[in-house]
Amino acid sequence: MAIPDQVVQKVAESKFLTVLTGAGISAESGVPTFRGQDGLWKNYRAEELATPEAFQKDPKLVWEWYDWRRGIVGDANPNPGHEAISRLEKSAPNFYLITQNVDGLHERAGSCKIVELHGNIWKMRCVKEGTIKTDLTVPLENLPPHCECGALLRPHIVWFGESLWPDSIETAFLVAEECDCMLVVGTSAVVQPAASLPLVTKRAGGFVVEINAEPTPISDMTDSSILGKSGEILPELEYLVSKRK
Ligand code: BJW
Repeated sequence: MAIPDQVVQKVAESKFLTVLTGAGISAESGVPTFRGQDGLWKNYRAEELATPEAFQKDPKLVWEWYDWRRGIVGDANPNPGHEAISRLEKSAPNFYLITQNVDGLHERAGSCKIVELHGNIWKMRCVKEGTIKTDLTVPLENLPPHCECGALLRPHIVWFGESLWPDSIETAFLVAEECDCMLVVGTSAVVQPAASLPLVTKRAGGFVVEINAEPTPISDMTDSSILGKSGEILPELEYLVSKRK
């Protein structure tokens, strides 16, 4: 789908550009999305595994799921969509990337100003001490992993029913309110509070553009909804914007 000229113009003249991403941006890197057909693991949905209750009941099962995903993410590389976002950051006067993804691919593509709303798949947290460590081992030995203190380690990730970390959610809402243009990329926009961020931008008078493979519940409130693959649309948008500046 062609990129409307108004979108190119708004991004080019933006004084504060924000990008909100979801699992769809990493789909072209081979990382499964949550709500697509490929989002299932052993017939479990994310909602059945990404909860404190699931971890309490069967930590080994939950860790097996994360170990499987760490394997996929470890083999994946940033795609042209991640790279275009990184270039947009470098050319924007003011920029923030808010990602719901835990795969770390934005950072690997060179993005710097990032808030990882839902955590990071390479980090683990002691359930007793709250200490956080990074562990890049794939596959993990002896599931579930334990802290040196003897307590269980859990993924340093925000599960359903858990509050987001105050620092990251405060930054995200502030950025959503202050930016004049937001690109919403590859998210089904059903998980709160992330799904509210484009509405915050819209209500504050900002221009909101959605780039997604299919329409979502927020499509109607956006200023422009571009249907297609982010790995194709974002590089084209970034190229057109760079020519306009
Ligand atoms: C492409 C593409 C391509 C594909 N190019 N596009 C208010 C109202 C209702 C409910 C709630 C509410 N507030 C809180 C809740 C409860 C809950 C919630 O939102 N539930 C909904 C499901 C209804 N939220 C929470 O529990 C949050 N906590 C919270 O708010 O605390 C306070 C509170 C608690 C309880 C009650 C009330 C208040 C925490 C949410 C944590 C979400 N965590 C997860 C799992 C992390 C685990 C992990 O990664 O291991 O984060 S859920 C999962 O969904 C993951 C994702 O980050 C998140 C969003 O998914 P995303 O990124 O949008 O992916 P998909 O798969 O859904 O969509 C991909 C899209 O890409 C699709 O549209 C494709 O078409 C598209 N696409 N290829 C472009 N190439």
